[in-house]
Amino acid sequence: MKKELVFITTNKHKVKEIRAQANSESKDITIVHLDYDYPEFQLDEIDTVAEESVNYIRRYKPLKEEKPFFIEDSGLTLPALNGFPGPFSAFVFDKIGNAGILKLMVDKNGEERRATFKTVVAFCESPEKAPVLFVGTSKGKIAKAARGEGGFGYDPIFELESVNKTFAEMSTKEKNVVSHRGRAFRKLLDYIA
Ligand code: ITT
Repeated sequence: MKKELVFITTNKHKVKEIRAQANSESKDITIVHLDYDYPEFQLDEIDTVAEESVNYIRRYKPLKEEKPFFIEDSGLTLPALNGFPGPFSAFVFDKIGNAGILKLMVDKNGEERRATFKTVVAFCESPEKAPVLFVGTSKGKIAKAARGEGGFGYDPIFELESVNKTFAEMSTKEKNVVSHRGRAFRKLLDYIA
């Protein structure tokens, strides 16, 4: 029987990507989605945000049925804007969206357009155990204009390094091979295996 792994998130796009990856890269795991909005701590590093979120769930809102679970926190970092939006990526996306980021980057050229996506997966095997973190990054640049219909969030403006495509121009499968989330989740799959 396949092992159930609970993924706690409010973001259905993340679930689609993680499920596709689990189905293609692991024979033993089924992803169970739990749509639960835990408090997202506004801290400087997404690693700490992810870890503290899991600690909150373990301590104050444990799952009804005890099962291994994980959450993940992702963020986009732009060195030309001193790391903005980083841990505030969700808030910034809601407020100014991709058009707002393109505007902030309008006078940036070449190396100044560099961008890094990072995901921290925080896995909790059982409530008594401290969370284990898995980090994945993807390096690229901010495109001059949004391109592509796939993906979600910042995908239309994030162009992967050495590939002339934004994440929104890739299939879920292609994105999973090289994305921040794909790389972090692959480490969790290896750990469980
Ligand atoms: P949960 O915290 O409930 O999982 P969320 O959408 O709030 O869902 P994050 O805080 O991790 O997730 O995401 C920060 C922002 O970055 C948010 O606006 C996402 O849409 C965006 N984002 C995350 N992963 C992304 C990806 O792979 N491609 C493009 N944008 C992404």
